[in-house]
Amino acid sequence: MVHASEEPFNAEPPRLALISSYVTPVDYFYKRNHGPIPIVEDIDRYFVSISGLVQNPKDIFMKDIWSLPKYTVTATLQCAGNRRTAMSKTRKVKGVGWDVAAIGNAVWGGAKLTDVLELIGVPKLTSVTSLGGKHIEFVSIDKCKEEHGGPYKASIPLSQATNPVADVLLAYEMNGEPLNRDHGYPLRVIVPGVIGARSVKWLDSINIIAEECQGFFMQKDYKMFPPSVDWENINWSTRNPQMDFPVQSAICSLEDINFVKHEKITIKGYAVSGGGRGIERVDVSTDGGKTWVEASRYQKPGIPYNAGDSCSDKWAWVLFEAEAEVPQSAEIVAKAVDVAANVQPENVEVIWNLRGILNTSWHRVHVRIGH
Ligand code: MTE
Ligand code: MO
Repeated sequence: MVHASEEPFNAEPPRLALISSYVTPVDYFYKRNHGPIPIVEDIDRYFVSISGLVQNPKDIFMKDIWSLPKYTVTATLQCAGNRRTAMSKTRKVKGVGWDVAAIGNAVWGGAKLTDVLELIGVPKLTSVTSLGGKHIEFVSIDKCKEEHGGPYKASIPLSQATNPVADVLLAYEMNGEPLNRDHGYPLRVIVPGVIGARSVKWLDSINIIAEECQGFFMQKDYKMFPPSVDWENINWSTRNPQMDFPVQSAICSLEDINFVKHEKITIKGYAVSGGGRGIERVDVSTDGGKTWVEASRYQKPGIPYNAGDSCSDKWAWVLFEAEAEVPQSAEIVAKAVDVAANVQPENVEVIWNLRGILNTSWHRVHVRIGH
């Protein structure tokens, strides 16, 4: 792993590790933390308190969670800051520097949030509780300086939390093993199709609230500003917290600059879109985007195109591959198109934002034949 920072611990795998398997091994799964990683020792005494605008607040223990039906959802988790380093080259942005690997695809196992909420009397497909609750806030055990020593937290709309096809999980397993400490042991939220920041690790409590979470990472971070906004004129309240991530792809078989012996090269990478929108195709160019060929894709068969359909892999990435013969020197480009025909933007300049989030511009790498 390449360590982006030690305290808090942030790390991403080398590019090549990402494309060696459809399911990312836990050891090669990026780790993103805003504070020290907590230790939960006594699993029997660990519980999540659920309260707020509900009739029957309750403490839920692991045995309650384990007794609910277990679902496995294959979902790609992506940090909103993935590919930030490249955005910083245009104009400096603030945040942890990431290459293209602050992303991973895992099989998450756990209880559906809809089933957990039913335990406290909130039925499926609810958008507001009788007491006026419209959002579900997830509060963690870990403390971070951005919250002035308070816990990391985030929220999602109640309508999403109580919608079974949104597949929001309280996950206790990752790739068939109990979650490890880095990834949120003993229990974390997984909100598929949404930036990683909302998938709160080390869950401590759940609050049903009327307005969205007022925490730092919802209100003062992870918002997408236009290129005209800088630190002098920023007004955080003008933007919504980022939720779904847009269509994304990156080449992982090549570094930014490559010296290779052969004209024939293999271009491999990942493509994924947010909101349960599948990948329609991936285009690859060896001439900086003048001409394109379609890459072949590897994905489990039977993935529906419609985000409303139920399927355990609809939140997962696609791995793509193309073979190409390149001239003496070439700019290789990849761009993905999702099922809603959303396309990655050509240049990073048009999506530059001061926090450096969601760099989804065409991924470009350079190849030179020779020594
Ligand atoms: N949850 C807590 N409690 N504390 C955190 O710092 N980081 C978030 C999210 N959940 C975070 C958290 C961010 S920004 C991301 S991208 C993902 O966790 C990273 O999850 P991972 O470390 O399991 O890959
Ligand atoms: Mo993140």
